[in-house]
Amino acid sequence: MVSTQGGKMKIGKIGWVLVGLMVLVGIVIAASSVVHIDDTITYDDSPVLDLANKEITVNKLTSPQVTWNFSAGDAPTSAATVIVSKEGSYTVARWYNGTVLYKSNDGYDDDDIQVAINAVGALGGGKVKLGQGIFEVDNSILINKSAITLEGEGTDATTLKLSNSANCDIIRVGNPSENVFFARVEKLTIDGNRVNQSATNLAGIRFIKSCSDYVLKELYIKSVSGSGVVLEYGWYGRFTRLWLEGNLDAGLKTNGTSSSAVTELTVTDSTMSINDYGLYLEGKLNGGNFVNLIIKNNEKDGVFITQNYPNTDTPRSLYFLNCRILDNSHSSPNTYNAITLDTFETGYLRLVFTSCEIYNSGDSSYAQKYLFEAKQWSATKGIVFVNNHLALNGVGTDYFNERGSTLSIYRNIGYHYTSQFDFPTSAPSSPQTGDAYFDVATNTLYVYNGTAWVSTTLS
Ligand SMILES: [Ca+2]
Ligand SMILES: [Ca+2]
Repeated sequence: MVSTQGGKMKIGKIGWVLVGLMVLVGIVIAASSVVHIDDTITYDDSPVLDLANKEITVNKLTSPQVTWNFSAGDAPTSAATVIVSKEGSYTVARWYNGTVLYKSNDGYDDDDIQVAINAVGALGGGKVKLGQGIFEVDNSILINKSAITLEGEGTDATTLKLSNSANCDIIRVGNPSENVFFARVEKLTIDGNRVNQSATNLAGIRFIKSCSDYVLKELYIKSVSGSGVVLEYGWYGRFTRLWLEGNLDAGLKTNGTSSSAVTELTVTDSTMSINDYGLYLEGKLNGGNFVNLIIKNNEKDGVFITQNYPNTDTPRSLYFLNCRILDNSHSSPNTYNAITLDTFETGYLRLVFTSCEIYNSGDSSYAQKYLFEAKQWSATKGIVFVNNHLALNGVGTDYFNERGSTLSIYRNIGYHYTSQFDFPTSAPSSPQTGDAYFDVATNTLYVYNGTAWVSTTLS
């Protein structure tokens, strides 16, 4: 069946056909340096390539039918990019040069996107660009090879929407059998369509074992029947400009275990609002940086930390820098907190809040009970509040309920220093760490650090 016919075919075309066949029918064909072909290539006795018509049909796939169209150009040889776009009733995946990779009109788009991801993944990585429109997802999109970017045209233009009763994660990153590096998801809206799902533990994007060095950027993730982003594993995640809103559980959730830790996560310039929890940091989290976040108007706690047991080899800190944590506890005012440390924590966790505004605005329907509550005594490396602006503004119960944890409070503005709150004018007997009194004569606030009263500068 193989011979020379009608001039020479470029090897690039043939190589690409073979890559496509590998992806579509799961056969493995070794790369070849020279190939001459006749009118027809057959696979398993069925015709798959008709050069006379410059297209091939993979007859072994019955749903959907796949058409390969070579007339639009050559297959790429480098910088693999596939563009998936809505074209009439079809969703079409084209190589960057216009060549059709795959098309279908079955009403769902995850298959089209998955073929594109698999194709660039098979070439060692590349970019899948989604055009404008709403892409329906009824099976999870898997980013399970390295160096793959999934990119839309913007949060206002491109949406991945979970189909009714799909009850699955929208995107899953990672691969149980190999490490997945450098996954990126950018410039999309992800709509979890939560009112039409029965499962309640879903994710907009879930990171599973194993993956590292992943990036999320400019994503609006909303209405997930579960959490916007869930991390079960991974090193060095870098997330920026996320809007995580209206999700049933948390805006962002970590859920590491002793054998599957989340290590060195950084989240910047992002908003978590109208979720149950803004950040739900559960399980093994070996260090996190949370910078320039707005965590507000969530139904329960703004930041909830529980069963967090970082590695013992290195002290691991969770830093909150320049964050605004305000007006949470909306589902039941004066019940939940801005920040909660829920469980006994080990001596390797350190929590630092600095240059943050943590406050109640005064709206009684969004009254956080405490700005920080440690529900159990904890042997942490320290819980430090320094240089924050703390305020209750007439609603809520108190600033801190530390239950004897090693809480250090330095140079914050507002702590026991608003007109709404009385504080002792002399040192109480048997003080607990974090207790404070105000010396009117010297206009000085003193905070008990566990062994001594320390003066605190007020401005
Ligand atoms: Ca489809
Ligand atoms: Ca599907």
